[in-house]
Amino acid sequence: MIVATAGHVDHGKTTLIRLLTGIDTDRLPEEKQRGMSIDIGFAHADLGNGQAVGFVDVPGHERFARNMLAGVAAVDFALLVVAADDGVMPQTVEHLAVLDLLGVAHGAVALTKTDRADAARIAAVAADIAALLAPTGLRDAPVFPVSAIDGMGIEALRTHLARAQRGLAARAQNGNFRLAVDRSFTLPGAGLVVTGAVLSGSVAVGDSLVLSPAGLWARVRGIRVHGEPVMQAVAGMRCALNLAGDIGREDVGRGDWLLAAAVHAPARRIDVRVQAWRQADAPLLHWTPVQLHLGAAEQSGHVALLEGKAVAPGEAAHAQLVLDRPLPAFYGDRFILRSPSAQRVIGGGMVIAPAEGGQRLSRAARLARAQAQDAPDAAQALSALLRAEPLGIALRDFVQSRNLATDEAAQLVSGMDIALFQQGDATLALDGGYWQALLSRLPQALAEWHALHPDAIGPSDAVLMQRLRGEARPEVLQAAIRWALEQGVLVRDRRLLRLPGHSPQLLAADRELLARIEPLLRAGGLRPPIVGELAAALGMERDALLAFCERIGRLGYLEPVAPNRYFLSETVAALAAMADELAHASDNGEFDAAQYRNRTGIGRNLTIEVLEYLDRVGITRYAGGRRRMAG
Ligand SMILES: Nc1nc2c(ncn2[C@@H]2O[C@H](COP(=O)(O)OP(=O)(O)OP(=O)(O)O)[C@@H](O)[C@H]2O)c(=O)[nH]1
Ligand SMILES: [Mg+2]
Repeated sequence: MIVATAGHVDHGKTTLIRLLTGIDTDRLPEEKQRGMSIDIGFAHADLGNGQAVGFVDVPGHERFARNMLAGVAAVDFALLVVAADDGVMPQTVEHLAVLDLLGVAHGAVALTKTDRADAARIAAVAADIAALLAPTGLRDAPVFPVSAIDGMGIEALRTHLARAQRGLAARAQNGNFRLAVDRSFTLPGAGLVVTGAVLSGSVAVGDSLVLSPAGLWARVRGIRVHGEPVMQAVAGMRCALNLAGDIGREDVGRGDWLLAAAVHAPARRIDVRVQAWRQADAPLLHWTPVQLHLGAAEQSGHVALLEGKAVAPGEAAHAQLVLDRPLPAFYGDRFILRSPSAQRVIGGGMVIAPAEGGQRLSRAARLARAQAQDAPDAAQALSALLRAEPLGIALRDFVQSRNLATDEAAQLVSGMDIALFQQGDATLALDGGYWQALLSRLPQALAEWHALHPDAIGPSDAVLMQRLRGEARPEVLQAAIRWALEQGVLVRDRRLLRLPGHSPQLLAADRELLARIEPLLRAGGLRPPIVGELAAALGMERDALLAFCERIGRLGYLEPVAPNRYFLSETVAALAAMADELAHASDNGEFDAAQYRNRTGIGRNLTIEVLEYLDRVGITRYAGGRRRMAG
């Protein structure tokens, strides 16, 4: 369990931690000299459970609010400190707001300096505290009157903390490792040491981690928890990591993250549910400049509201944080927003998902995406997201946003109705219902095409895909066509697609002429005769044969490779197969015209015509003098 103090300056936080743990958390000479905490301080003690409780002592002075925010980011339990003589003061209120906006739901109040107040005063301050806590998640926190002078109430508080530690469910250890760095220093002999709170997963000596957002590699040489060397640290602990690798002292500091490599994906745009502080003096407007505090990190940016024009104090809305620099953020992360000018808390909220690459989406589409993912259950969020994205999503983005480990992601997907497609080295996920709908849409689209072109064999893959391009991504359409061919829902005829029941009827004369042409073309191998040569062989007028070839070519019986060249589909298929061979044999999947000419032996001019035809029908793609297979 990690306990953080909170409360106004000089109310006795550091004194109380010293009484509970024997450790003075004010380490800096300046803190000693001024008698006030400046930075967060750390202590720990076994309160009787045989297991240490970690304490983070925060400064109360409003000038050090940034340090306070870095300290309370990952705590289980809040210890709000209010001095009986002063009573509730501005930072009492602000610190409580921070805890409430962060969702801290376990806590206790220490009513300190009771030696300086009479019973009536103590009762009055206790009543003020109760009123202050009532609308917050800490409404049930008990109040302990204490005094550092005679030790009154300290034992009762210690007993309560020990009981709270026993009652607190151990943090789930799922997900990939995340540590919010709050300090870094070098130790003679050991080298670089980084401390912070483990937010998820676990880390073991020997693990490799990534410093985020910088992206530098580090290897864990040693781990300490509460000063003791250990082999492993898990979520819910504070720990110190001794690091080796390509990071130095100057690369890492408060606000950085150490992450398992799988979740290093910092984003400048983050979808969130934002909440305006109940006692903020103005509504949160669209594009309000903010200082974001997330974990121990701090980043400037703006709030882009995804719904409404303003968020009234106490209200919540979906929004996108647009940061000046990227940060790693994950579903469920709580954050605080401060006004950069007034240096005051104006709100807080919870991360829904990084939203990188969403700039082109409309506000309505961004809102739909944020709303869909705003659910604690990952399966529910994923299926809602897939229904909001008919074209599918990159599965890795979702898995990263939820910080799911590989096995957790596999388990999630296996229990859902999802269709997965390989897209380069990424996996595209599509709602299972949409996939089924696309499969039934395919024969329907083909039937529509047949109705428009009753004499034709059918469309090419590219033509059919073009008709359906708004309904699915190319990879998905290709997969759907493959599936439909396997199932016999569609058939391949020459290089075209048709419904099994579709049999275009050629006029008898056309059929006969085609039957005379086909063997002549076939006999030419990869260099079939041109129209003029065919006409001579058949004893026909060249122009009449050309008109025939054009017409029959449009119907799909011959392929118009060049104005005077018509090929059989089987010849085009053989030529395409040779392009494919060359592409496969090359390191980068590319080949040039000279290689193709050598492979096919069809000569320089025909090579150019054939390759341009293959480009036109979507078999190859030309770029910078070279070609690769398309799709
Ligand atoms: N009389 C009396 N004085 C106390 C008590 N607790 C703390 N003090 C005194 O109050 C002063 C401030 O105490 P700290 O513990 O430094 O207060 P803090 O809340 O940590 O202050 P910041 O860290 O600066 O916000 C010190 O002089 C303490 O000795 C108490 O119970 N009774
Ligand atoms: Mg202090």
